[in-house]
Amino acid sequence: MSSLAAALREVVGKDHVLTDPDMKSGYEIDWLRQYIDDTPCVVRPHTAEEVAGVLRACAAAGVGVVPQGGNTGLVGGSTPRDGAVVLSMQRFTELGDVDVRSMQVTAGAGVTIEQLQLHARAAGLDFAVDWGARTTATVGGAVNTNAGGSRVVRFGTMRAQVMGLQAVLADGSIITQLGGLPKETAGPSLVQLLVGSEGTLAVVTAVRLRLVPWYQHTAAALVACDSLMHAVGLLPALRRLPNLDAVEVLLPEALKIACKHLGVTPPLDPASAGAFVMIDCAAHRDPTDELAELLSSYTGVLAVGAQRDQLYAIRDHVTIAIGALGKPLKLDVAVPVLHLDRLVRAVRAGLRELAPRAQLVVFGHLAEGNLHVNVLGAGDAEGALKELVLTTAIELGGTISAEHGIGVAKAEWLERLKGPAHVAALRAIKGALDPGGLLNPGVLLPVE
Ligand code: 2HG
Ligand code: ZN
Repeated sequence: MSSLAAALREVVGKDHVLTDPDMKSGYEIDWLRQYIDDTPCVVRPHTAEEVAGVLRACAAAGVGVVPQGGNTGLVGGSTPRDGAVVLSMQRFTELGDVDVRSMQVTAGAGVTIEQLQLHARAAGLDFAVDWGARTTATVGGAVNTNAGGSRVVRFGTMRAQVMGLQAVLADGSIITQLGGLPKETAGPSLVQLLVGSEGTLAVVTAVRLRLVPWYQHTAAALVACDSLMHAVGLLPALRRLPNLDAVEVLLPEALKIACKHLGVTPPLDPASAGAFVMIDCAAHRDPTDELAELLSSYTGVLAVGAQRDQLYAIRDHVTIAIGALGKPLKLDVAVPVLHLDRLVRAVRAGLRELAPRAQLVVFGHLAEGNLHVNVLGAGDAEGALKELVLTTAIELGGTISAEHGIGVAKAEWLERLKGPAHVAALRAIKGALDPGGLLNPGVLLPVE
């Protein structure tokens, strides 16, 4: 290893190759402490050329490379394994000028989502993808997982924001497509191939991103629904709102534990409903009236327009509240919305049978049928529960990863979701771009 460290120091300078255990430790564990392993060193390049040098040195040494952004992932995709080097992208913090004519900006892979949002807002625009980890999660990580978050109902996932990117391939060659052309038909898009590739095909160093209008007037509401079916039943009406920005769902336990963690009284009694829908509208003019009018015939509505920040604080703290209670089994599934209720009923039935004392916390993004199924205290039943939840999602025509990625957590499941032909095609692409299996080994595709 010391010869690899020496070679890496040649590439990035001695201050940016960390071998000291204390300096490395933060890179060797994810923030929920679910994935922990040693890395021989952490390397922190600053340019695409340096990344190329790092990849060549690691390839020559036969050592794998795990690219890491903000390390806020939930599926073990950015922490080291099997002696791989951690390639930290945290020095790629450059933010270009906002082009207000094309509504685009170029951001380094290590720019956080919040830095990007603030930068766009300083120019009167906004970045569309948003979720609770915004202060730490990075652009590079968001591209690699095709991150979603709360505003997908209006603006789509990360994929829809990516206009171009720069990336370093495993052999050290660099692809640069940062022009941001909204229209181009020149063969399949390598840029879009890399979105959602979880660091297995290339190292993304910079991204050309679409920006959206900055809607400074917002109105939110929390609606108590008898059941998840009732919650889904709201969607057709909500989709008619011209300024609909987010439709989130919290089952009672999620509302309860987030409020308890924050030390606030729940805005509506968690015991009063089967599901709570959090609706957000955002516009250039106050959208309170349109939301209030739509919800006027519903009972169990928290005053429209008021307490938006409080509602978002609650929503953003569910994951943290779960983490404070223990190590959950964490699953990120989506099904067509009409099957959401069946999914949750199957999960509850499985839990009654397999781990009756476990605590189930479910919340997510209603409009996309995306539920975060968290189970605390399942003990030995975790494997069987995972099997049940993922199988049910697939059987209902859904997916085993809506926005967190496959990582190492679900690599063994990819073929069950996608089928052998699909996985063989992905392996062929991986083999063509990274024949030595250098990049993020064990992630997305199981090691053969
Ligand atoms: C969210 O929607 C994140 O807040 C985290 O995707 C989900 O903790 C989770 O399961
Ligand atoms: Zn989510």
